[in-house]
Amino acid sequence: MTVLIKGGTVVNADRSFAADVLCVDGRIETVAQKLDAPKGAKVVDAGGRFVMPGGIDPHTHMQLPFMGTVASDDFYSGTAAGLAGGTTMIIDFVIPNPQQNIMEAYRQWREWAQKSVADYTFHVAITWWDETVAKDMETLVRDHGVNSFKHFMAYKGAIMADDEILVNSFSKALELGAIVTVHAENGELVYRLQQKIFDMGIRGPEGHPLSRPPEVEGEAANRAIRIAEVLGVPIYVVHVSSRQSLESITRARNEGQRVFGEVLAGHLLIDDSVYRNKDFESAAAHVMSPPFRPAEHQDALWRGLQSGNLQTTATDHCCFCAEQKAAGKEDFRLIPNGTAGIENRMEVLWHHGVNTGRMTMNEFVQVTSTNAAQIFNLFPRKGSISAGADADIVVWDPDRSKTISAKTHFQNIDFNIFEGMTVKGCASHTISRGKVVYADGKLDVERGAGRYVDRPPFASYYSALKRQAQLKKPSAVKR
Ligand code: URQ
Ligand code: ZN
Ligand code: ZN
Repeated sequence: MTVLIKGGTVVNADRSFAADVLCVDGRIETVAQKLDAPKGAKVVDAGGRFVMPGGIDPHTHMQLPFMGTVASDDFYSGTAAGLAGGTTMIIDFVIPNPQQNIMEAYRQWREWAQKSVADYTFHVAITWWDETVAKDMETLVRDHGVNSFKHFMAYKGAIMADDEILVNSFSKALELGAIVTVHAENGELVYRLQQKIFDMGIRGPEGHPLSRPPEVEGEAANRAIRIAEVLGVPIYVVHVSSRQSLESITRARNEGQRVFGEVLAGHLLIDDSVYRNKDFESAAAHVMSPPFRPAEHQDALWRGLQSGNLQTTATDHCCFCAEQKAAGKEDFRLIPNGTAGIENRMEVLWHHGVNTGRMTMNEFVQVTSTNAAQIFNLFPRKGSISAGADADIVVWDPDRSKTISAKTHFQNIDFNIFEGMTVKGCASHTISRGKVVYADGKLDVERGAGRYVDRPPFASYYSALKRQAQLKKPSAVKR
């Protein structure tokens, strides 16, 4: 398959320049001006639009079994919806039940993901600990291209990792040259506050944010960052939703610690007033953790992105339809936690980020694709329009407007948290693995076309660390 994207402006994280892009057999072969179309090539006339690296969503949960149900977007429908919005790769999560064999869970998720229509890979969650877990982490890094391990500090009684698990897993991850990631909420505090709020007679969705105040997130983020600091392992904080959590990240980064932060498109644009909607379905549809926050947290998060203290944007795409959310009709603690977003992440960020002048289009590429590729060791195979990279590309039309709605989106969910939002700037064409899979509003995807992407460990980081440790030894210092 040969595709030539002609007449566009290539926008990479570092620079923008006029060039044609020739894709052959799934890879970018040539990026240069005035390229001729090889015989039989499909030509996409970019007509001056922007040709950018396909988006990478580093945080999704396709068909996740969770809170007694299963997320309604699966690896087929969810990755297809992503392509319609310009996202060409996801990093999803293998989440073993406590005491479940890690490799068994990994094989289960690999099987589920076979139907993906775009490329994918997995963070693996460490939800329990014994020496077999350590061995399985080693197997995953050595033989399966996993270089990131997730830890849920929330969800007591389910998948919550306590400090003992954090310390054991973080230590093992460092030894393996892997990065650790955390869902940073203090699960013990959440559990206690949920009980208190419920006992006060607050049973509706408005109880959800009350049981997870920003301080609960700030405490856990700080604790995880400090544990990572003492152990010397790089750490990535997912779905940073509060000023408190961002302050912990900023402090650590200012002191030279290797800490990264992710922000969700939803947390940048939606505030906690959604939980006070009298309509249960609407309020429950917004129940996710950490919850949407009061408006001042959005300002802090935008500044976090602009200052470089937050490096990636994601969606935490984890869909539950109204009938699933209704499980918590009488008890907010039973509402399945999760919202959608994979289809709209890039366009809402462009509209509220680039069109407002908060970020340049190169910074947009950084936070929607390149930074995630670099942090998770996928670059420059992913996150770059350059010869040799995978042909995962989005042709972006800055002049095209659309109004977001569940009535028209591809996501398999009956609600859209951005319902009614009109954005200017969206994908006109998406190319995945060198094939045009989305053009002018229509998907042309193939079930199973997506491939699992290996991510090597950060051996270079690890060996540098070892050298550093040796230098610190008294004997190593030359008198
Ligand atoms: O916590 C997560 O990231 C998963 C379980 C999705 N749900 C959510 O509310 N964020
Ligand atoms: Zn989470
Ligand atoms: Zn998540």
